[in-house]
Amino acid sequence: MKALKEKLEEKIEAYRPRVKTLLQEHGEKVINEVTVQQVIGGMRGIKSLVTDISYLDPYEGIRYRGYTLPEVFEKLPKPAGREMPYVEGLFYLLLTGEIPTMEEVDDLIYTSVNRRQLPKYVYEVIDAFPNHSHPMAILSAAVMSMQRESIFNIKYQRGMDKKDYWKPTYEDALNLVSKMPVIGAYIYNKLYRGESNVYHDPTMDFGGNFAHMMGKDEPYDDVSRMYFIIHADHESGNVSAHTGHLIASSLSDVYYAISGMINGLAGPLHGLANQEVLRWIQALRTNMGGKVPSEKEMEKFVWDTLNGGQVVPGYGHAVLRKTDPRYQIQRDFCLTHLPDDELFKYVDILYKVVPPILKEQGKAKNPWPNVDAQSGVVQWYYGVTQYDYYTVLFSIGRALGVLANIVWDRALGYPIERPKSITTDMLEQMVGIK
Ligand code: HAX
Repeated sequence: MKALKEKLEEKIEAYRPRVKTLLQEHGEKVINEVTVQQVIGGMRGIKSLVTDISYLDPYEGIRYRGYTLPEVFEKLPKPAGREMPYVEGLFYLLLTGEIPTMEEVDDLIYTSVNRRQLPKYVYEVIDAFPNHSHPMAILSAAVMSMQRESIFNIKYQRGMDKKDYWKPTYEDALNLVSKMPVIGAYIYNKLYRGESNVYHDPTMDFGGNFAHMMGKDEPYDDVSRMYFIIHADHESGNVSAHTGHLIASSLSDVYYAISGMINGLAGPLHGLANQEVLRWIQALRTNMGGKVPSEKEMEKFVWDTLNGGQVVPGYGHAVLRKTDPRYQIQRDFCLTHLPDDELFKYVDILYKVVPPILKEQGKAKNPWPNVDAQSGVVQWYYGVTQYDYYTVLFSIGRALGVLANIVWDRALGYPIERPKSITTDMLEQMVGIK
């Protein structure tokens, strides 16, 4: 069996000529036209990023390395007797494009376990945060505090051939990805359980150990595996993935990049929507005095939200034009494990009433639910009721994809990112107003 880094090196060597040919022989070919609407509208849909880690089709949803999510869940190796695959297997797939064997997953678990230990100062940084700080701010700072550990940075300072940039970046990526669940669990225990000790179990995999550190029994291990896998990547243009890539493009190390990724994910239009869904549903629950609303009552609540100038959290998407398969996977999990849960019933009624209302309102291009509409329900059911925390879970998952991308960005020598901006005056001249 080849070690992961060795396999990656072979793949990188084989990939480099493809990028070179594209640039040298087809560099001037036009592949895209850009409209004023796209320039003012947040660069929506402009094909101007490249990644081979994942691709998002508006109607099919995300594919990781060519595999749909149901295929990923079916093909990746699973722990004995468990429903969900190893997160380490997913990371292997994202990095190499190959479904790993059990032996390859075991090897990666072994390598990762040895990298979980946090420096003592990370605990001190977390402990120093004032009460009521948002867990995403704490997570971002905790990751940032480890920047001094970057192997890339040390090697760069000493002088390194560009071709080798990916090697210390890979080491940094593996170190950080292994530490993220420990940081996340410590933040949870500190803020909500009043415990300041969290011990990882070296015999457990990424998902199993996370459940253990959170003080949760089965099937929370599977919930964690499912959660981290579905959130891992959503191609490069979303705020968190793009931020991570953008920061790393200046050769900032992965600690800077992932801290930035976390900051982008913390916005309510992006990752924080999972928190917002629960906050929104809890407001209704209070109004209803705990009773499950009828469809009519739910419709009124949704219209009140829209008429109040707010968005319906968990619905709509910048790329997707159908129900998010990540929503569907969690819905299937709920139908199997918690079909009678009260919150699940709320979410189920919302699935019936929100799309027709958004269609009737006629603004949202996608009236269907996204990943965030369902994820809080699962966490709540298993006792993680502190919804401020949900985006931390999203961040641990998203780091897998963003880190895999950064390793490949370095391997293929993608340059510093620098789009061009223009003024409103210039736009007016271009369209003939002036
Ligand atoms: N509720 C109400 N209005 C909505 C809406 C929703 N769920 N989704 C879109 N709209 C509105 C937009 O606010 C916009 O209104 P204005 O013209 O007044 O500005 C209009 O419909 C057109 O928007 P769009 O082109 O369909 O959507 P965008 O690409 O601009 O935005 C968003 C995509 C995901 C940000 C948007 O659908 C939204 O705000 N959804 C609710 C928040 C949410 O669930 N975010 C998580 C998305 C998934 C994700 O990234 N997870 O991390």
